[in-house]
Amino acid sequence: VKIALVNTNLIKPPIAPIGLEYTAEALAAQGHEIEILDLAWEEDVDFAIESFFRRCDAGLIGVTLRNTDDCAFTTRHSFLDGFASIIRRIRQCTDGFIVLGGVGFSVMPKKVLEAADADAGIRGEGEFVFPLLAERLQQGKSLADLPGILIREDGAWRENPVRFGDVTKLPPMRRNRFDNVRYFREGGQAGVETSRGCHMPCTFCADPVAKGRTVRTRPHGAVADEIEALLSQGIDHFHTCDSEFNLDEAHAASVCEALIARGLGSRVRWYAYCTPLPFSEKTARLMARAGCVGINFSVDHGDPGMLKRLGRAFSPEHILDIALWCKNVGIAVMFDLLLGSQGETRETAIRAMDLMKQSSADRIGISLGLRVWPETKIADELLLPSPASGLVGGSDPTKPLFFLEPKSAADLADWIEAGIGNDPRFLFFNPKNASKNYNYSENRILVEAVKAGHRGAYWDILRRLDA
Ligand code: B12
Repeated sequence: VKIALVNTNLIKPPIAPIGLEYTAEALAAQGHEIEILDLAWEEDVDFAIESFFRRCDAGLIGVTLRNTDDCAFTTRHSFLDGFASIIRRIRQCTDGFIVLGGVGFSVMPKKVLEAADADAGIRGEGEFVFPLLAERLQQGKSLADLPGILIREDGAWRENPVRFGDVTKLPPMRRNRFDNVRYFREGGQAGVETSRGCHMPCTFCADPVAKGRTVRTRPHGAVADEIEALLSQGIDHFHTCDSEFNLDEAHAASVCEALIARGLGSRVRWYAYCTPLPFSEKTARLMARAGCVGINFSVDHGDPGMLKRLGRAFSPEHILDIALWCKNVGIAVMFDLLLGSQGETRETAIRAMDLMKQSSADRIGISLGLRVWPETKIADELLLPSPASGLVGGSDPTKPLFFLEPKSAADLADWIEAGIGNDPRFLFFNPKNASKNYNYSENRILVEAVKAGHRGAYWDILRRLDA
């Protein structure tokens, strides 16, 4: 069968669909013929779908869903209606077998299938199961035992457990199947994944659900090859696409060493999501030598009790240390706070903000309210045995579910604004004041900045615009 792969992420600034590109590379390595439809570049999505399927007779169509919504309590914008409409149009244009996948799909597959009707879905990684599915379809065999597959049975979606693959066996990622150069020109950075999965016990996070609870690391040579492949196309700014780059600190070090050994440290600039623990002064030094210029740390809070409640094992003192270690080696730091989860009070919020002010972080992002994902610890606590007060949304898949501590809900945004005062380092999704918004979805300021030549992580571009 000929396979069509469709990217449905229309957000601007655009982020390249590396998950679909990795999947394409794995399919190609098995000898499949692939055609790409990247809707990110299309003014008229319906017309693009019609024209594509008029010339491409694909028997199997893989469609990626990266973002189900913008995950911002302030806007609560869902992408599922748009996604469903794309699937409907594809269905009108082809009799091919339609399979959904992607991280947005994997965090809530049944809800997505409720909203967007397809023939099947694959939860988890595309590289391992999608080639098997293609083979089975070709041979007319049953799909029923494939890991992570969702298929219809007696009118309901039946789901198999996910089996995560061996990422050391992935084929080389040449990064030439999508227009990565245009993504760089209009999106300001390219993504590269060095590891998959997360073993951390954070109560609210969907990454272990979507990516597995074991950290699986890619060989550092394969990562360096991929960066060189992008660099040869003129792309020299990167963002890691791991859950957190340093979950396995030894792996992070070996990737850095590989980049240094190839002389890439001075030729590329890159950014990473990192967890505060494990993170040492030595890691900061090594990352800087390898070309890292910015780290976004998921600190989540600054109050010891709230940190513990959220499942974080580091102390406020450690948060101050990591910012200093990075500053000393020239790495810019962004701290991300999640305020408004269970037990948040004026005191805990102010304590977190005071710590941030004391720190040498360059930017501090504050999101208000928790996005509640299925299969997380917090979802169990908040939904069972009956829904807690403080939940917002969730009546159907297109209404993302959030939680905001009801005891503080009315005033929290004002307390935060007062706590920020005139400190220019804070970025805040304030429902009452959009000017410090750091929602990267449909962010015109960023679109223009990238067009004007800014490159790098979006928080760092916003920082430079402020300077
Ligand atoms: C890095 C990252 C960013 C970086 C991207 C940098 C870059 N240049 O790529 C930045 C900071 C820009 C960013 C921004 C945003 N992000 Co972000 N991001 C991530 C992160 C950590 C990695 C994404 C990634 O590329 N992973 C690596 C690739 C290889 O994995 P993948 O895409 O999942 O693909 C695999 C599978 O899903 C599957 N697959 C993919 N497609 C298909 C298709 C088929 C048919 C099949 C079978 C399988 C399949 O196979 C792939 C290979 O294994 C994820 C969390 C995570 N760990 O995934 C969040 C994540 C994707 N982001 C998220 C969000 C919400 C956003 C924003 C909307 C936030 C905002 N409001 O500003 C924006 C949107 C930006 C945009 N234009 O889309 C959410 C989405 C959740 C949801 N359900 O909607 C995530 C999951 C984080 C979370 N848990 O909340 N992000």
